[in-house]
Amino acid sequence: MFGWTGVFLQVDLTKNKAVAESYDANLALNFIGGRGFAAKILWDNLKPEIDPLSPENKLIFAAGPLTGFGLTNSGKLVVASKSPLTGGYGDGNIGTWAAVQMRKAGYDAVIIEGKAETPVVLHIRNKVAEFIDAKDFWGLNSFETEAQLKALYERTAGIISIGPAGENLVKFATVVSQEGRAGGRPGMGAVMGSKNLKAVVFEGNNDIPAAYPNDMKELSAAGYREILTKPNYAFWKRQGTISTVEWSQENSTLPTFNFREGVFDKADKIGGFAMEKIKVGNRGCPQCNMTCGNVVKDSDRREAELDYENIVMLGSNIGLGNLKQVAALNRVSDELGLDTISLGNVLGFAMETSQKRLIPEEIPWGKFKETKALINDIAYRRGFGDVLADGVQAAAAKIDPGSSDWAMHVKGLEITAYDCHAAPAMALAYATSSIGAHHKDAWVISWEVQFGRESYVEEKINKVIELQRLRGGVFESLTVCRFPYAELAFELEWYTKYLRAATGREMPFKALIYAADKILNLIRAFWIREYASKWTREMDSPPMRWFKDPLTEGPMKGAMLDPVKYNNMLKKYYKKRGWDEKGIPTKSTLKKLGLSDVAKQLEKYIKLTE
Ligand code: PTT
Ligand code: SF4
Repeated sequence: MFGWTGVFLQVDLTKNKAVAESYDANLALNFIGGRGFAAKILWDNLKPEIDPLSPENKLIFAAGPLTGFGLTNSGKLVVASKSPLTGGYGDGNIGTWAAVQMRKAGYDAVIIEGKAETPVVLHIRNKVAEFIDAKDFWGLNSFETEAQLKALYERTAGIISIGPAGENLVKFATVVSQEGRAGGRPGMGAVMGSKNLKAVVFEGNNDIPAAYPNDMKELSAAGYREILTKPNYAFWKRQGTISTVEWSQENSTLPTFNFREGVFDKADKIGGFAMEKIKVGNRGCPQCNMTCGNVVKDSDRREAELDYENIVMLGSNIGLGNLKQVAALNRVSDELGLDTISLGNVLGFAMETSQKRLIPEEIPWGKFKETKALINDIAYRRGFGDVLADGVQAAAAKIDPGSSDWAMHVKGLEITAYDCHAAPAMALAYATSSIGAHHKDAWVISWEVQFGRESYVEEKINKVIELQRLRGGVFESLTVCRFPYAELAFELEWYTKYLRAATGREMPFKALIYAADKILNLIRAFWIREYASKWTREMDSPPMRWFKDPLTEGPMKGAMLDPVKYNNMLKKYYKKRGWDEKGIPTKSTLKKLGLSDVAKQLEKYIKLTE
């Protein structure tokens, strides 16, 4: 095989065993890599209804066929597992040298099961895997862990670790790399912690076989040059994702006070231009010349890396309008290994619930010191922090069933940083994303704002599906960064050219989209198999707040979603997907996608329509 290494590393932490296994070329052609591989491995090998934090769960690091060749924006991998937060399929995408080194060590994926008796670090160097005693690392934060491991291994080693949040099984703990890359929002860090696995160190020095190595070199250099010519390049380097703060404020989609409003009176204090005043540098994923992590000096005089989502969820959503303080909360979250998006949601929820006097704790809006202390309590599961550490859905169920109206999540995964009171297509995108509420599969909101905000027309459904296939299917399986395409209009043809040079195969976009549909339907089947008779169409609904509490401020004052129109939209979405009225793929849809075996399996758990 060219492009793919054709090998997975199967690791059993209970038995201290690691075995390299070749896989069939058809797997690569059908499922591409990254998310596609993860979904297939979990579907084939995970017994339904297992406890996600038990040794039986599998933690998967998987890359696509372009990673490791040095192509621009290709240094990423997917980290996936059955999620402890949602009980369904969970994954995240992280830019890290570990992605490059894993492929150079000879693996397209590393699949980890079992549980080490005492904490370990897994060290993978080409063909050799070692299990290293990690008792001296357990308890360290993710920055300290990586720094200490860096001192032990080659400078080029790629390291993925967890912080105290992962160790303490916080259900929205992420994995962390390179002091500021974090991935796996639906609790991938907790799954790693449940296995007593503190870190994985990847080192590889093999060449990955390319079908046309010279074409690969030329295309790679041309791709880097092309990025530099894009009109938005210079501004992107200045602000990265953060200019979205101003855009969101202007368009009333800036989550504020726990998604109660879409505008924030201190938005200019936390936006892109405010950030530029305290910026000290750029950081980012490996093999990228449009690095977008903005490094600033925070209020604790330490360096912190900022993105749009982090600023909003730890800023306007909790009523904090001081960017240096927001940055300090961001840095603490990275050290502890907490997902900033879910964190901003549980904090906003707690502040609102406290304001409504449904809990005895005083949790004021926008107070830096108190919030920082609560964040630490969450990571260490102390006091009320322990309640919030299980995520907003579980916290609402525990505190007061009525509070679930302002618990902002879909299927248990907290909403990312776009308010949807006046954005039905984005609400649909959140509601039907593969892992619960995330914009990664279909960031339709910028298109929707231009197209017309409050309508529920068919074009919106088509756009959501188109984006889900492209972003959630193709980009997540290739594991290349989608920002060149999404932010700089880097043409999609580049990827088919890259793929030809790497794999020697013509893989036109039509074929990639077919594979994407297969992957997204397989993930859907995974959710349905897990939930079986408990699966309802309400699981594809956005939070009640967007239907019940109209915006009271800003240009979209009075706006909220219409439940009847939303439900109609969802019905049509299901039909276009080839799913039944409960959102379950029909037998003929699965057959068309080459997933008849999946239909057969699924029928053991739930009745399928023809
Ligand atoms: C992603 C989610 C996002 S989406 C952000 S900011 W964003 C948050 N970042 C966090 C962080 O930082 N620290 C922390 N403790 N928690 C965080 N949680 C949040 O995680 C990220 C970039 C970004 S920045 C985005 S949109 C794009 N995402 C991509 C994607 O999903 N797929 C893809 N093929 N390309 C992408 N490119 C961009 O990558 P999750 P990263 Mg991330 C500090 O992890 O689980 O996918 O959730 O990985 O290497 O940091 O790059 O405005
Ligand atoms: Fe990573 Fe940003 Fe570069 Fe994408 S653009 S590869 S997220 S640094």
